[in-house]
Amino acid sequence: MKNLFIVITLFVAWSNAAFAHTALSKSTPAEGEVLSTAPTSIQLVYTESVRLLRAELLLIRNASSEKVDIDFEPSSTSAEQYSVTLPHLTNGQYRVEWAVMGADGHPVQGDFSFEIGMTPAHGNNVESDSHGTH
Ligand SMILES: [Cu+2]
Repeated sequence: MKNLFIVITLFVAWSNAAFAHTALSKSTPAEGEVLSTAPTSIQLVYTESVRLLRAELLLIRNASSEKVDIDFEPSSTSAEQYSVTLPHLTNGQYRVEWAVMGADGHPVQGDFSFEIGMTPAHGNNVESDSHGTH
């Protein structure tokens, strides 16, 4: 019986490996995060070693978007974590688009958004107001 148990265990482990596709497990900034100061880099952490094939940063302006120049080159080796250095970013809404090649040979892509500063849509600004009551 012990041998059968080992066989089943191995089969379950193999099945999980075969059917679990690569995913982004964590990013910094996180999806939907609002930052008060501009980040100097983006961190991407995947569920397994991947080759990062594409990383793009888009500044979102209403219906249009503008690509931000970042110094990115597709990786030739695999890693679970990547750090993409950013130029100085102005306040605004950004979207990161990425594409990787997973260990199982499947290409996977995704995106997440973050925001720097406070936009008018978020209500009152916090600048001091000299017209207030005494
Ligand atoms: Cu896959």
